[in-house]
Amino acid sequence: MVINGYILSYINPDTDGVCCALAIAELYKKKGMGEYLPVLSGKLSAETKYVLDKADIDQQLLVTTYEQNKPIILVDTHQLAQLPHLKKSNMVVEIWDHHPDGDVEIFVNAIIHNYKIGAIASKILEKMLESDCLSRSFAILLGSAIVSNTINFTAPSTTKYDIDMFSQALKYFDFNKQYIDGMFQCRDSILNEDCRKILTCDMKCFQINEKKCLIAQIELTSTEKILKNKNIFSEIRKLRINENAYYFVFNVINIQQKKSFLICEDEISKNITEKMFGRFFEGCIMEFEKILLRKTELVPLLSEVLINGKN
Ligand SMILES: [Mn+2]
Repeated sequence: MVINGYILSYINPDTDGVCCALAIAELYKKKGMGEYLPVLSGKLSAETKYVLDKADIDQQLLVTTYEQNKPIILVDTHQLAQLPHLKKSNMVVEIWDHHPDGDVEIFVNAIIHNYKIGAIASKILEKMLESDCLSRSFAILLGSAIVSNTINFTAPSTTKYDIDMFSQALKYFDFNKQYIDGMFQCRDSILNEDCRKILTCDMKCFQINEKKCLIAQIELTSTEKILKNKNIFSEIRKLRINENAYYFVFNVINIQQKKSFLICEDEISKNITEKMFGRFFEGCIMEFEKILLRKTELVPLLSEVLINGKN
């Protein structure tokens, strides 16, 4: 088999990143645009494994290494700070993303498709429909990725477009409550791990105004256990110091109650977060009666404070 290129996402990609990488590979193949292999850097989450299982997609389709002299397609990210495994940014030929503040100027050879939507899976699903190559398996992958990224259409990033595309996936598979609950319950399995794994399972790095910022996020159906775990604070401190980060916040989302809890452990991070939201911490936790997402709330507000010094 001649390999024409590779499809990369960030390290420890979520369901959107993994499912879209698989779907783009299928789309390219079906359209006769070449053999692009989806690459997995890091680990699959329990939720993604659940989805791959239902879709009857073998996780062996995801390769773990790639040739650096071949074209690269990026999916679900175009921020260099999240791509330490990407050695040559000039090899990136195409980008499919839905995140703000990408490193647009770095990817000089890439066609960039970046949309303000809840999941990039919505766009890939549309592309598969247009090319008449959406199958049941890929409808399960992409429909699940939309549900996952929009937290079942409750996240502030959700758009009508995501809902419309999901309704197309519904024609192929019954995404019933039991299936979706099963998906989200997978996320709670991370709580069996130690604090470091909990913090790093979905932690992204941002370089904002030359300051290294780390935003860890976790989405759970039950948050009581993690919020009472005192070890989490010392582990945040260790991580922040080891990673030489200027700012660190841990965003704990309760999917059931539609709440967010921001945890900061040091004075600088607390101070910045207080400026972002115009309110104060109680101890190390700031509680919100709504879901905050890294992409739609935290990164834009953090950029505003660090770049414009918003008070
Ligand atoms: Mn995504």
